[in-house]
Amino acid sequence: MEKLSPLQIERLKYQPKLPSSLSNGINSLEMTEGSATQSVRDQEQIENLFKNTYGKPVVTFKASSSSVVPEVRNVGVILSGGQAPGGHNVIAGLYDALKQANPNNRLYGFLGGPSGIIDGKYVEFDDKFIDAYRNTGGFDIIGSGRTKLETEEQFQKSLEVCRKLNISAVVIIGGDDSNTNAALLAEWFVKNNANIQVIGCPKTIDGDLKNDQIEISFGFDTATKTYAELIGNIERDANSAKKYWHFVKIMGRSASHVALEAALQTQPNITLISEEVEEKKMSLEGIINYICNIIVKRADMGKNFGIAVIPEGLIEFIPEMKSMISNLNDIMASLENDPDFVNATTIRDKFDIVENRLDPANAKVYNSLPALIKGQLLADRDPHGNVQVSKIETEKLLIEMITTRLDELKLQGDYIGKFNAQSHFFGYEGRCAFPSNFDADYCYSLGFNAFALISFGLTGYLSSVRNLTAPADQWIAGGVPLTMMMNMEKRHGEMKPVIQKALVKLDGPVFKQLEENREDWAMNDRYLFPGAIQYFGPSSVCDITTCTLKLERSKELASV
Ligand code: FBP
Repeated sequence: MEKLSPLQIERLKYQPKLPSSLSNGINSLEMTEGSATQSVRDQEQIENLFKNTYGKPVVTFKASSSSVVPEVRNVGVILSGGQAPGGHNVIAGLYDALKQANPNNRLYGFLGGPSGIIDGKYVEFDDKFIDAYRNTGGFDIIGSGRTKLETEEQFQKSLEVCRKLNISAVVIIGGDDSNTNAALLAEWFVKNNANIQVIGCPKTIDGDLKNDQIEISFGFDTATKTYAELIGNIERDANSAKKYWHFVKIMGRSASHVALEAALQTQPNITLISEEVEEKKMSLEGIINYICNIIVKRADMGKNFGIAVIPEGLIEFIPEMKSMISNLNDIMASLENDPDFVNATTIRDKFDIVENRLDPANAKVYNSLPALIKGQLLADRDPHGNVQVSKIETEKLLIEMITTRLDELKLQGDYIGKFNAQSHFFGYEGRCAFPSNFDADYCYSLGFNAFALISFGLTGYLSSVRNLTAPADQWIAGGVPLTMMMNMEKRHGEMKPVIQKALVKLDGPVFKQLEENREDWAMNDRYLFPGAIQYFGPSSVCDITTCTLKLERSKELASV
């Protein structure tokens, strides 16, 4: 018998809440259809590429007094991409709805991410299996992966596996890229008369899969609360010892939502937001000057300590870096099958091959970087051909450049302080935490609702649960056509249909909150200490939603 921690034991007993529209039972639902939809941009091209699934309406469910007993169905589920707290509850919600609909229904889990459906690697869930994972963090129930489901051959193989298991619906739990693939698979199944539905679920701690219909992706709530707890602890340490400047890089591959949310929860002295850096065309030197200015002023007040929060994706938003990295990505993609490059054992050898292919301006930027960062920029790309920003130590790059600049200022007599820095990277610490009550309820509802979409015969939809700042029984369950969120973007040098990523809006209420306060937070220590996520106890601490959700929803509600 596996040993469980006391919290594990208690969390296994937690019963997640459902919207009242779903809690009457999966077989007692009524669906309402809205009007036809359009993609967010590039309508003609998207419609052309999704002839069978484009333009469908947004749907919502409500409880119905009549009840139907549906036919027996087998469903497959895939966890795709990076871990996010609550993934196990999506599967638990899906399983419970499916068994409630008809106890003879079966749920298969594809192993190791999308490659599981291609290679026919799967498990079948039963009560005992699911019960061991309820309300736990992680994706270890079936594992995850980043294989992109996009080629004809992969679709064909998926079809064969589904046929073998008599599967008539697949649920893909993933971020923007995985749900783009869900849309492609849904279209392909319809085009080929496969009679297999595809439903997506919005997952990613990054919080960048959101729009008018999807208020937040799951995992963001728990991950940001975990990072905020850690930052708060560091703030207390910094304020106690008063001898370190802490540079904390926070996960979020591209958008800065996670860093922004963690900052609003903790009020550090400095917060960089990548989207602002790009908008204001701030150079790396400009960023260093901005930070040094605060360090110098604090030193003048006798404060040789502080906390700076840095978004993980920052490096790709600094204009000169963006240009150099994009140039580097193209070159590395073209060298993918070059044996000299692939077999080069040292970074120096790799760079010798790359160097004369870089544009001179980009080569200059690359050569200006510390050796550590130069090496990290030549590491393997992710499946989309992008730099793996989690492996670039931007926090150390900043510390090194700040140290040099402060030394110069000291020589000029413009800095009287003592700079002693510590670096941190918070990312993996938050992705598999026990889901907060919010994420436990939200994820369970998303999974349960995914089966409702399947029951009504829909395909190419994203499971949607809205009105999330209200108590769970008032949440609105329904579905959004995946094509509605799409536009055309360049990938690997080609224009492709993709779900639009939501970046931080600089005119939105969340960024404004930071902007209005950051000068005060820089000089006066307004640190907030959120502490650990609470699972049991008063609602005032257990059911707090994120500042991001609260601010965005109150703006939305005010405009209605
Ligand atoms: P998803 O978008 O797939 O949810 O993953 C997001 C993320 O956690 C990013 O924040 C991070 O940059 C990346 O995954 C790290 O990826 P990996 O787990 O492959 O190191």
